[in-house]
Amino acid sequence: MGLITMENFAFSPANPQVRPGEKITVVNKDSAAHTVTATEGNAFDTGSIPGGKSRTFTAPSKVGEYAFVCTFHPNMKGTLIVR
Ligand SMILES: [Cu+2]
Repeated sequence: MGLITMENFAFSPANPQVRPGEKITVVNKDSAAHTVTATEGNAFDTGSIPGGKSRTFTAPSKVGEYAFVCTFHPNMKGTLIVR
């Protein structure tokens, strides 16, 4: 199980490494809502995660590097590394 934390308008880790198809829990520790949204190909999208809440999504089954952002705060960036 992978884990991404959102805190102070940043993803931690910014470059999480997971296995293909791994479940990833996203914990939002801010009060603002955030998303984890792949920038290309609709590879994954948590939708809006309210402040203080968490969501789980499934990593792509295909090995690769998938850039993601928060759609509300596009300066929040990361790359999901699937291998
Ligand atoms: Cu955000």
